[in-house]
Amino acid sequence: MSAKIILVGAGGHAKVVLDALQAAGLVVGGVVDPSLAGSSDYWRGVPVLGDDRDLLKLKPGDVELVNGIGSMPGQSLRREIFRKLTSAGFNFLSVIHPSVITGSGVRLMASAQLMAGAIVQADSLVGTNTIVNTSAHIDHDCKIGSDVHIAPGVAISGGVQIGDGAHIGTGASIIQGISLGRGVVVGAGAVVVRNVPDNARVMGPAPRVTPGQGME
Ligand code: JB3
Repeated sequence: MSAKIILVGAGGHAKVVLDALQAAGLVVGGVVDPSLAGSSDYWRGVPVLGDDRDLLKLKPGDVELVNGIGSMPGQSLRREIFRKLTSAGFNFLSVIHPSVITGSGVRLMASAQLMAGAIVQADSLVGTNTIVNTSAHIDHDCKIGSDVHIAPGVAISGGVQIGDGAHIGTGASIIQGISLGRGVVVGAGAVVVRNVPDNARVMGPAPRVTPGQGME
């Protein structure tokens, strides 16, 4: 009998991950989240098992986990939970929405997550526990590290290297051959045209708000 799939977390990212798993024809047997423990029997049709303490009572070999916690700059919960549960012997599944396009020679490390509309082109690699979010595009020969969040609509050209723990914000663009270090944060809409050192931040143009110029 195949191992039971359990979703860890029941927030916004978990909704998207659940949709991707179900679109791929997989059955999610349970969800753990402290906000649901003791208060709900089901979440989006999935049985609520409780919180992580209830998960730790299970035998790792009997279940496959999926990380339903997202990640934003300054938030380390996704990585911490991944580390804690893998250290306890649990295995995290990869998530690949059926609409994803991957080229030849693409390598997805176990627990990588590719959401609806994502494209990963030839010979690129996506690291463990990394999210390639909705409609993000990664071109050929890229190396995306572990615990990275490529937010929705990001466009990454060929031969780009992105270090572990980086966050590439919604709609940002990175031109070909660029190297971004560990922990880099690229702001929404930014255009990256030169290498970025570890833990640096690249912010896009700050949009100006002009009161009274709307549609009404
Ligand atoms: O930007 C996009 C497209 N998505 C964002 C995603 C990448 O990151 C999203 O908008 C959010 O910014 C974030 O999604 P996430 O992590 O789902 O955020 P939130 O909706 O706040 O849900 C976090 C869930 O984790 C909540 O239901 C918490 O109760 C739960 N949680 C907190 N600590 C935990 C723990 N769940 C478990 N199992 N264990 C914990 O320790």
